[in-house]
Amino acid sequence: MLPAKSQVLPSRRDDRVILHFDYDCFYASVFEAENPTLKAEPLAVQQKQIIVTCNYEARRRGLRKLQLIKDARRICPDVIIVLGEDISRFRDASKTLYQFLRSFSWNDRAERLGFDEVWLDITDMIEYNISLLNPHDLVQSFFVLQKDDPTQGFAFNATCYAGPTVPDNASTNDEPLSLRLKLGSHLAFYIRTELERRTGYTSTVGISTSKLLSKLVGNMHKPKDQTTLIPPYACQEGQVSNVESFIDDYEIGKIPGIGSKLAHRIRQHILQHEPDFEKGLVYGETKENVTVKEVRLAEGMSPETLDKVLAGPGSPHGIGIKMWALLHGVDDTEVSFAKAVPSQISIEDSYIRLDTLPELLKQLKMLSCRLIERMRIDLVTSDDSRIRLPGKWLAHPKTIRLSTRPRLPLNPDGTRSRSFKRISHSAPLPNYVLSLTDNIDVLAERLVNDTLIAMFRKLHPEKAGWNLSLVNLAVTNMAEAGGESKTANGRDISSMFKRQESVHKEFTAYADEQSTPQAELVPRTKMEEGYSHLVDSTVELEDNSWVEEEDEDNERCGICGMSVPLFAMQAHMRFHEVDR
Ligand code: DCP
Ligand code: MG
Repeated sequence: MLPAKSQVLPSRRDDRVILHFDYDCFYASVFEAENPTLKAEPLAVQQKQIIVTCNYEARRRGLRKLQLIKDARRICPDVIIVLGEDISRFRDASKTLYQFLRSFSWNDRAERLGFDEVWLDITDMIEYNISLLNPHDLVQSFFVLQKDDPTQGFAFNATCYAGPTVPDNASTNDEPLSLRLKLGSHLAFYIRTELERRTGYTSTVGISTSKLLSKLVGNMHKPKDQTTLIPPYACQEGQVSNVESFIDDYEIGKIPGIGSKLAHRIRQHILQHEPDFEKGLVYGETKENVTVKEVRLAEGMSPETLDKVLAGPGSPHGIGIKMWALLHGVDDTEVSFAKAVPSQISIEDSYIRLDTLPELLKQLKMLSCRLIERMRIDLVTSDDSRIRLPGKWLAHPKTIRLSTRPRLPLNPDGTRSRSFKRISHSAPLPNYVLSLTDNIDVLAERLVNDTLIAMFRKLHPEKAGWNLSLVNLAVTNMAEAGGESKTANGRDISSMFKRQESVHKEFTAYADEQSTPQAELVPRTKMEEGYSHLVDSTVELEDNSWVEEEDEDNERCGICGMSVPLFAMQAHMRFHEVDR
């Protein structure tokens, strides 16, 4: 067979060292940090009818993430179930932990994915520390954490990796990448240990040369551990690349960067039929797995073939070559720089049925309250970060955007087509919303009456007949204080975040002064009791190459509350029928 038309791969940038952190059973850990006695109990966090996560004691007793509540109770009758629908506590803990991890970085390449994952690009720290090594005594090395203070750091053995490796034989390999990754593994161990010591949170870390590989390899030893993907990475004469042998067995849907829709189309192409989603889907799996290796070695497979398979409305240019690269473990995307302020703040809720004006007004009011509260938390500074108000705006959004996802009307045969998209309308954000002295409730009411109703009418001019499955309210277009805006308070935006030493000091102070440092780590937020019945899917969107076309077309199942891709909803409903 002739080789496929183009087998050209972008070369892998193996000159970087990247760490990927994933906090262990994150939502459950937030509750444990508030109440450490929960650590010894099987603990599960509930949203709607499912357990979104559970601690490792619960997992030891057979519980799993995304299990139905009734199954969890049957399997483990002692389970303690806490409600996780108010996500502000998770967001606050996530922000604090992120600031801690970020404080180790020299280049400020510290990127967050969702609430519980962080990448650090530590290349510069590794290169600097390699230059300090004494080649005659690698066993007794010292890792410097601060360039301007060579006493700040830790002792380590540069002849070996810290923690497990993949493959696990850690054979002697003296290529330069090996040494860089060894140092990376020791730094990962140090940061992970410090994170636990100072905050009580444990994490699992992956060490490699890209975001893709560090994230994937980190999953190998969970919880509270770390894994390094060791060289050789390149395919050379007589050598097998550890990257390809590592990635080959993954189901393509598990590769970060290949979203559910793309994975679905690739499976269809390889299987030559519709993959069977019956059963299993409730846990986010299919019965018909297609591995990376099967795709890579499929007859005629090439970037061009993938381009054809994946072409369609909304497919980005160059999707074939990008996917081809991912299938070979190649990912050159940069770990992005830490952002002082989010590019937008967005609050949303999904609904089984939302089709009357009074109910809509009620929902808009709730969303507005939460949005303004969020703006005050994320964008307002004060001299004492533990006392949030009164403060000053570090950045203020100039635009408000209302998005809805309408349900299509019923077809003549009584069925409902499910291919609906979000529609949105933007308008200038009224200045009064930025008042820090007015009550949030009053501001939200005014925002709904003055602005949001009119915006809604632009999206849905008809008086009745609409039915929404989702409403999203976002503020965007941030003007940073000190910039051109009239309300700028002249302060440098970077003052919002304390840098290296002060962050370390802050954590040290907690540990020294407080008897329960973990409890203090999670800032006390007002419990949004009135909202607890809602599916809160608040998102803080960041320009992130990994948050792809995912979820836009998902719909929430009316029975278990799970967010399911539209194409799989029918099979998902059959799952419930079988289950009854
Ligand atoms: N989460 C959610 N809905 C999902 C998946 C996750 O709300 N469908 C939340 C709950 C998790 C958090 O996101 O605590 C992080 O997701 P992870 O998949 O990393 O799960 P955990 O951190 O809970 O567990 P692990 O120890 O496996 O990382
Ligand atoms: Mg996690």
